[in-house]
Amino acid sequence: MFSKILVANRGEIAVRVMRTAREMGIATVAVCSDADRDALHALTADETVFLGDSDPASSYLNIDKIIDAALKTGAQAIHPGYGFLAENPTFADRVVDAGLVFIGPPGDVMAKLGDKTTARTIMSDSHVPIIPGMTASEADPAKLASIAKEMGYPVLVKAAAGGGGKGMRIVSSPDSLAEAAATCGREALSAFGDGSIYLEKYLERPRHVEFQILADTRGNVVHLFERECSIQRRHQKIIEETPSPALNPELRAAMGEAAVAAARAAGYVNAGTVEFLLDQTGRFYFLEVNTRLQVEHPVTELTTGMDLVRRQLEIAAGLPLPFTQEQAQPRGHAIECRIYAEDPELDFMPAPGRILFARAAEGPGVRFDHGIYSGCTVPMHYDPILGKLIVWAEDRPSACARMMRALKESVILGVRTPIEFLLDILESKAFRSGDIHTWFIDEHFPGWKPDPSDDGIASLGYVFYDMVGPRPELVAAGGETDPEGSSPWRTLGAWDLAR
Ligand code: MV4
Repeated sequence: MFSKILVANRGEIAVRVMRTAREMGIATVAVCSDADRDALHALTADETVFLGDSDPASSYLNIDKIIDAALKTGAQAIHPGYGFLAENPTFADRVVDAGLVFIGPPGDVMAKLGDKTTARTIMSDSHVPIIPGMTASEADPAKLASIAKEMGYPVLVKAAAGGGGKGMRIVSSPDSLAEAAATCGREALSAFGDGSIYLEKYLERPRHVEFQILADTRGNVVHLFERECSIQRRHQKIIEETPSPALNPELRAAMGEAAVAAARAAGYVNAGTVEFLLDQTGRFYFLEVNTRLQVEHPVTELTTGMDLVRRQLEIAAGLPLPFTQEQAQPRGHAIECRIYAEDPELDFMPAPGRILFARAAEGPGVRFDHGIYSGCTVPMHYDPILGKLIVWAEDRPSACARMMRALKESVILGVRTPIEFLLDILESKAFRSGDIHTWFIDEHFPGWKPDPSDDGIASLGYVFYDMVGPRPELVAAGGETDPEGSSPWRTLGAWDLAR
């Protein structure tokens, strides 16, 4: 096993990776930018290397500086986290060329799966069901028109180099196809440096169900079941859970087998995710492979009892998977809520700033993976994720109740967060029914705004206690109490602080 690794990332995921390294007796090297000198990940590591200016190109996206930092500190391997360089095949190759280990799949596998038409061809050849459509890109409008006609409208124009919802266009009639294809191609060229596009049949209201896979260097491939990720807005996931309310044991087995076949077909190594769309009739289709540890990996950890970062490190060190598919048995239900610095009143725009006070939810079945502390600054230069609240319980209703309790216990003052929105979703009949799909938020919560009369989240009592001691009516038990109650918001003006 490695004795020292570098974590080429920041925030909650860098902290998450370092925690497992520490448990395994592996020393950690953090990297940080100017804006992150006092960030939690930089303070958590055994050593921290300063990369440079705050802009990503000078810091977390700078391959030369990161490899240099690993070599100088004597780290033997690099964990890329998610985002930044995590799915960059050039980075994976450069790490290996420098004599280091990349904790993730080989660069050539990443490159193949990153090209959506190549990935579709690989899956189709291995009998993994793909969404009806093309397996090669095409620029000729006449050819596209004839393919679309045969497929039937609506069709979706997708960028071959896209993914995660970037560079897609729905086309519902032949009149708008040529223009949509041209626009999509131009956008893809400027966003990815590759303007190739192709067509797929457009599926209405699908579910997004993904499977966690693990593959070692000895040819063992297993899946660790699914995550339901349909609750999203503008391709940003909000709530993830496992198991998916949409799967029965037969469908789960069939999709799991397809996920393992997909990983084998691609020659996959390390942890990855095979994404599927599931239609209302129970048919599932390969969407893409995410060649990284995902934001939502903790729900899988809680139901399988497995540390996925530990598995990644073992695989990268050449060790075999320590369990078989049959030995992997999920238990109970896990839900994750993402907590960003974002303003629900400004259409969930990023709202970075200084965190004045933070208090994590605790208690049975609760986990908070985060990269913050009271007094830290959330920089404007990066994704404003603060952390993820994850709960485990025996079944879905108990997990929902536990998540609501944990959200109410969570206190983050100084930046706006979507906690109230998350509570409203979790409380809704629609979410509780389990009938969730990719249009859930648009359908059930269009234009959601915080309730202006809601001045007192119960959790604020904690802040009140921390700052000024026990509530007055407890001190004055049996005596006079404030007739207006004891809203901590009113007492402390915390609502104004939060704005
Ligand atoms: C689709 C689709 C419907 N039909 N492809 C969005 C993310 C990207 N990975 C692929 N996405 C979609 N592809 C076909 N042929 C609908 C989506 C989609 C979606 C997928 C997953 C999660 C949320 C989504 C929200 C809107 C659309």
